Amino acid sequence: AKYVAFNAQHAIDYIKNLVTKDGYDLFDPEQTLSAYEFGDGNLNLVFRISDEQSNSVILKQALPYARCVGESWPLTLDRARIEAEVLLNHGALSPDYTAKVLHHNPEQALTILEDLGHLQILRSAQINAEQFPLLAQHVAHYLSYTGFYNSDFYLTAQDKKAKVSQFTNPELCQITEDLFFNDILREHERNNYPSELQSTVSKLQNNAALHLAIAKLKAKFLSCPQTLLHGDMHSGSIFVDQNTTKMIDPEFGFFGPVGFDIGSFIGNLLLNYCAQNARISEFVSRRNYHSHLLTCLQESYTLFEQQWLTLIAEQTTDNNLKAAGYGEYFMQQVLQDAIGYCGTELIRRTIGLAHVADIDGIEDAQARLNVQHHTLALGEQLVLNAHTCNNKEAFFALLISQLN
Ligand code: SR1
Ligand code: MG
Repeated sequence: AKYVAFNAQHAIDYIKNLVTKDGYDLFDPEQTLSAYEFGDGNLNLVFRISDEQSNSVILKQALPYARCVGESWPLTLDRARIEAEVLLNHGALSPDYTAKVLHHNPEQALTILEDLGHLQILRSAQINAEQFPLLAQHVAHYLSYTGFYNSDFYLTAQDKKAKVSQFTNPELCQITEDLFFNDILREHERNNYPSELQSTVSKLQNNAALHLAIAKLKAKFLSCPQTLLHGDMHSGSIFVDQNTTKMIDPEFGFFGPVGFDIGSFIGNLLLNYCAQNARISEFVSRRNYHSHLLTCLQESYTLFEQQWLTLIAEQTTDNNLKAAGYGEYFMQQVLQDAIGYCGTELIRRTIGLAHVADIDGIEDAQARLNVQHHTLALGEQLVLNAHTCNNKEAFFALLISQLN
């Protein structure tokens, strides 16, 4: 059937059809269903469909344009296929931490997913300074297992190339290429920052060393298909509670550099860290929350690296890549890439098109500006100094020197 952008009634009719005609065990066929649209992300429609007993599923549908901008920014519907196929791939490798796909229809660019509405979006929870002691462990498992088992360490060269082709995602990658690397170094109508930041932004955009470091990060993003990335590992792509972590929304997924996802995740922890300087006024509470965030950051990187090294040592199938020292060499590059991508995430979320509510929601304009100065300076220092960090301890020391 021809693609139709859904409303709530379409969503109900579609699900009823799956249940009554195709035998999907989503709802009791006798139940009356209701639906509403509640998507608040940048790109898609998101419906919750419920029965009279409050059982529910999510129907996510891609629009042929970017929702946050409108029809003037056309965008491929193929992103719905990519998202569903990344979720299936990652779900097979890290099932506890990946949202479940119940059905996918590429023609209608829609996916039916388990409803995770009993959990919170990590960004909203962290804006309220809530702590999640298992988050680091869960994210590290998700990124290291999905990363390793989609890499050349494990896949045959033939399988790997077939997967690179399956997950070729040029239009969504171009958004990242523009927002992370191009726009932050130039004046562009997509950029968005207060005039008080102009002189700092101009200095940053005139820094030749920064241009060179970002050229290296972009080149790797363009031409380094190391593994199947989530591609958009920010705090809005993670559902949490005290015991649970679930990754959602990998529509930006593609084969890229291993450091990109962990760098983006850490960048979002740091955006929240800086924002809390303006949000938590009481010193002891702020210190306590900051220390939790820093522990989460250090633990996620440490476990991520440890699990990668263990998997390399125990599960590598490629004879050449088994060479003594290669795993350590590889992970040192990943660390430096992750620090660089983390820096670009901090910069682009401060001055680019897509901001974060952690910062934009700070009511006091001067306090918000102070945070923006901090995230810009931190991002710049991380990008510039990533190559000096030969191990994670050097990274943590660099960070701490910039956070105080
Ligand atoms: C037009 S899309 C803007 C941003 O939203 C997505 O979640 C990605 O982070 C992208 O960069
Ligand atoms: Mg998203």
